[in-house]
Amino acid sequence: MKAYTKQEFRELLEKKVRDKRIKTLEETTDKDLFYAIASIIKDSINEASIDTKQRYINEQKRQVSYLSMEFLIGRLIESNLINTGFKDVCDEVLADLGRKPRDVYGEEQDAGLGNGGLGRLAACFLDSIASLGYAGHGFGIRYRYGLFEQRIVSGSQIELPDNWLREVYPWETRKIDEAIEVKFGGNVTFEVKDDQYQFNYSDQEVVLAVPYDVGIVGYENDVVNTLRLWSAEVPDHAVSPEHYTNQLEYMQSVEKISGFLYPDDSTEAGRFLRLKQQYFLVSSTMQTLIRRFKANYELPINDFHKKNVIQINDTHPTFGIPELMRILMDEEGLSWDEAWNITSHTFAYTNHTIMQEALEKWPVEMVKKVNPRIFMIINEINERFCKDIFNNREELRDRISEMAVISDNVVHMSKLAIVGSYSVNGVAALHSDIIKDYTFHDFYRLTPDKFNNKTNGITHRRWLMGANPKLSALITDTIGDHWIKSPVELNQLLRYQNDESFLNQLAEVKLHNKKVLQDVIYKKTGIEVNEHSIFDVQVKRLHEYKRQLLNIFHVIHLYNEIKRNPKLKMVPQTFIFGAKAAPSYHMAKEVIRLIHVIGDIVNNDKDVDGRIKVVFLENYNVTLAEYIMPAADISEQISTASMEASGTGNMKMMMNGAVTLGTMDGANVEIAELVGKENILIFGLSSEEVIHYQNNGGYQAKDIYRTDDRLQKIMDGLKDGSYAKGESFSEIYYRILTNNDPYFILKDFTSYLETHIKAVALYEDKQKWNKMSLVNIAQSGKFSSDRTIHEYATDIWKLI
Ligand code: B1H
Repeated sequence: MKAYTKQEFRELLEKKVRDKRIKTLEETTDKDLFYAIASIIKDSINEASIDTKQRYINEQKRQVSYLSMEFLIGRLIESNLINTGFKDVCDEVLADLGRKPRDVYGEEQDAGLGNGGLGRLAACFLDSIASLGYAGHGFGIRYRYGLFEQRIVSGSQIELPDNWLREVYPWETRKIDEAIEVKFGGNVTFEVKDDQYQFNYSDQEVVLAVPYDVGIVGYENDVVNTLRLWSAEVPDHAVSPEHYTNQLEYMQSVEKISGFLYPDDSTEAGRFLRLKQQYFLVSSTMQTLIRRFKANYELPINDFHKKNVIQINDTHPTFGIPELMRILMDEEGLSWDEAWNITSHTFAYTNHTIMQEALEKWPVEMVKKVNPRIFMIINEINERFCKDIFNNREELRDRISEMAVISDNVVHMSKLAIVGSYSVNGVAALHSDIIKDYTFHDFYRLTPDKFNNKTNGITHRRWLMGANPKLSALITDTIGDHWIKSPVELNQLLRYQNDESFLNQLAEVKLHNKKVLQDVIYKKTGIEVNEHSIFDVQVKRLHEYKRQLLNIFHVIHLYNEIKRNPKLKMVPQTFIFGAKAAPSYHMAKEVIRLIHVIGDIVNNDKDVDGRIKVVFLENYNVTLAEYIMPAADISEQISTASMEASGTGNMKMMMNGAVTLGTMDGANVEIAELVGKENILIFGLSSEEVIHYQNNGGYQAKDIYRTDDRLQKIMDGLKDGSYAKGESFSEIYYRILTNNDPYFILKDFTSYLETHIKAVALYEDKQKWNKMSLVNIAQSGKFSSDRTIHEYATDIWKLI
């Protein structure tokens, strides 16, 4: 990409401001500058994108398509500046103009097209795919409204629409000439012509999928891949299907398809519309891939899988499997066997959760309604699959009813995904083992070679270079800049473990970042926090298995201790939360309310005297995370063991020098292996223990409640309304005691408390803590998504 001198960049900026905003540089607001800078970058991106595309065609590259219902992109300006190499020059020009880069970049609206970890992972992956120079593109939906904006009103969550497209989104290009027709519903009949089935459709609902392309810039390598986001529109001259009373109703129904992102992280299945969204994504994408293959590759359609691999991000895009079958058979005229050979060598499936309620199951009637032909194909896949086991795998015969893709009148999406894919991976070593040993054990017995692990990662360009420029600079000053292209080299820092001056500098950087966050906290909440207190952070979606409740129980306990002994000596601690609850997830919302009620008490009680504070940052999103991660001292990763598939916030905080306080769950296990047990704070039941209890009817929560005074006091407070103005939290109380504490909160409480005591003692020993922090940064290279993507590219995608 063309590099600019300061002078050139300034001139360009001036020109852009005049062209696009009709202003002089002096008159510009931060927003004007943001749009002008974005436009400069976009010009370069467009050029490089044309070249990249042409090169892939010339080299007849094998390409990966990453299909995901979510891409939690956040802002792009800083990461695009970093990756194009324009960042330094742009910062300087802005400084010369007397502007603060962070304010200008802060004008960009977050693209919040995702719920949490799964969507953010997809965004990190695109960054790494481009940065490593692989031919890989994302396909998703351009939701008109992204994940809801969270407001806290009187301590409770309310949801506002996320109108992220209110202004122009500067990174996208509408490509109307590449629009695709997606056909829903209707009736299907068939006849046999020349020994071939011919399918006839009637009364279908035709929807135009219009692509909006966002360039994905590789780090200083001139590669620009594409994230293609589909938007649903009414096609010209479309006749409304019979079941609509008029054209307007039809129009509204069509536009709803890309209307909004379902705010359902792991619970509460979205209904029919969600299903339509899934088919909309895969049908438009499969048609595009076939079209491109025919136009750009000099190979017969039977070789489609030699040049294409489709990675599906959880089961949400699984209908891609029957859709590709449909196109290959009904439109390209291939036989079932030919089509199946191609399809089952094209798809690869990533599983992100073993939580039963999140394993997608769709009623047969609904699938038929979305597209009857797709259902016919799924049915045929199922029949052939079951017969095949019956005929060829005697030892699994008695498992057929458990393994069937369709049973009890529902389509089991994970089973369809496994049957139709050549690779099935989990997202952390422990998670992948659990999949093999428990969740999909029968399938593992059937096809062990399909199963593999790809431990998640995060892009260090956004989460270290972008979010924590001070730490990045210190690292580069100390060990050079090799770590940027090869993040495992961060381990060179291990040599400075006993270097007092380096450790002090590290501590200074952390203090600086904490002051920045302190300012954010004050501006957003009015709460004054002590920058020398321990910043103890839990930021992630709110879910019972993630156990924000255990965290706040600990806070209540500390408060009770202070009240019992007001002179108690305590290292000051600030407990920072950020979490959105799915709107229909009542228990999660109760926990948010509890955190606020406790925060209110703790923060305003004179007796507490600043020893503990509770902060809840509303509307946790990517941008807020970029302020929080660099400022964390303690990273709370406290899910019930076995339930968090991987976690990625754990990696972000580790990379920024926080010490993990967590269970042996998800990727925490791998963090522990890397840093050693002296540099991590592990507590609680192991995953084996949890699974053992689960298989034997749980444990007796009531016994712990009866014998532990501390817990009794905390729990009783929930019921009797003693926390605030008579507000009670009896549902939480009963959920734990009458439901037998399914997330093992009481069971892990003592060990959690003890581990916190240990953490505080370590923190007091400044050099010891700094050293722990250093080891965490130094060992975090493994968790760059560059490593993860390199593994996908070699083991699954076979791009190299
Ligand atoms: C993860 C989801 C998820 N797992 C259903 N599953 C959704 C399931 O809208 N839905 O219906 C949305 C999201 N998300 C997360 O994926 C895991 O819980 C994390 O542990 C993991 O780090 C992340 C990325 O792999």
